[in-house]
Amino acid sequence: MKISFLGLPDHPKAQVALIPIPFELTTTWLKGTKEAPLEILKVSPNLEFFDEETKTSPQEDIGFFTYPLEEFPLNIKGALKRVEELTEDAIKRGFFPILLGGEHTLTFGAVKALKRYYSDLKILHFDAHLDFRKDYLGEEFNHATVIRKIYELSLPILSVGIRAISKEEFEEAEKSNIQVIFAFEVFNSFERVLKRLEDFIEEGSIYLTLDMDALDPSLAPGVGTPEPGGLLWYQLLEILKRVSQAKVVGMDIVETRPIPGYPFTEFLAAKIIYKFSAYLAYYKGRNLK
Ligand SMILES: [Mn+2]
Repeated sequence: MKISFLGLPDHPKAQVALIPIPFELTTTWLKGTKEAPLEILKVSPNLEFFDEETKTSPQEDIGFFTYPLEEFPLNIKGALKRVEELTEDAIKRGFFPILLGGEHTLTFGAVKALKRYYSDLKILHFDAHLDFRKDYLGEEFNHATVIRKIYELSLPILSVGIRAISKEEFEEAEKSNIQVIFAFEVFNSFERVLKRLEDFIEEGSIYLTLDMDALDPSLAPGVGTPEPGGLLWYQLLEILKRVSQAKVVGMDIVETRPIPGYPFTEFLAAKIIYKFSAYLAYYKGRNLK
């Protein structure tokens, strides 16, 4: 099925590709992230197409292409492989890929593809959870282990917004060289957090993975595992503004869980994509590379 971002035809010279990934196989608490890609696309025409802050119109200035929504394999290996293929296809066609999840596990597939093209790949991770378990409920590969799996690919990682973590994960993280910024640090000193972020993104090719539960549930209640005390809207925008000026090579936005009759989290996800695209348009124009 083809449903496009903003409800508009694909831009003939699109720079940004939206890739719907209706992948949900291992969620453990509230289910429904499989529906998110379609629901995010469905609410996206309600966005204003002009961005007052950058005075850009991303659809005109950089342009969007939306991949068709497809059925995903019902096994983890198959689904991750499909994510990898789609990401690689987007890279080859010169798009800046934005993957629309789906559960967080999909990030592993995207990262595997990107790693082949960018030897200096680094992961900027926003989440309430560190997802750093070695295994979870007997499964090696799932939403609670995905960052651990990426870490095992020897990629530098900065995780931001963490506020629900097991003692084992905490100790494992201390032993490893993953960098963690807890949500309370964002609350205590946002300036210091921005500085650490800037230091991290200064070098390398940056992949941004945004679990919607990184945001405060007052903004984003439609997630599988809501946790109080998350990032606020203007904090996120300050961060995205900086990331858009770094060498950023792709992004995903995962773990949205549509609540019937209450589409604000889907709308927020669409708005995040739009704002980030506005910053890309403003800072990089038609030359995203
Ligand atoms: Mn999470």
